[in-house]
Amino acid sequence: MMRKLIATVVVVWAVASPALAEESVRVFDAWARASVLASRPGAAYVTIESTSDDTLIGASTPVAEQVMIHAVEKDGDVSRMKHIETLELPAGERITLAPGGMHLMLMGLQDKLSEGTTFPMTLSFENAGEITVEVSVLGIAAEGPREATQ
Ligand SMILES: [Cu+2]
Repeated sequence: MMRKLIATVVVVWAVASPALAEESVRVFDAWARASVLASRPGAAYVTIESTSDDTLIGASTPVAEQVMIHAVEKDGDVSRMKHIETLELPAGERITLAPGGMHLMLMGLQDKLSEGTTFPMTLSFENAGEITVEVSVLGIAAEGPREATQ
């Protein structure tokens, strides 16, 4: 009886671990707009896809003191940035951060973001843990990485 129980536990563990190692969250198309001055905050954008419900709970990068998740609220003709603590990621939904909408605000830049360079950024998810991506700095008026590669 005891032996059977142990065998069952081992089998469950063996099945469960590869599933845990497999990344449920995919972060891609990470990019930022070049900035003119280091004194102005920068903005970075990513596309996130998760196979199970998850939540983006924060982000960080060595190039900035703080990364904030910002949404944009429209009040008539006026758009205002709004700080949001977390970003819900429903299973199977693709969330694209883009100019004019949600973005990752890079507060307290060490230096201005120069076109053609890259920097690492780590995103923290409630379930998937930390995922680090390389962010490509595009032109000052770029709308996204797809457009830039055409
Ligand atoms: Cu912002």
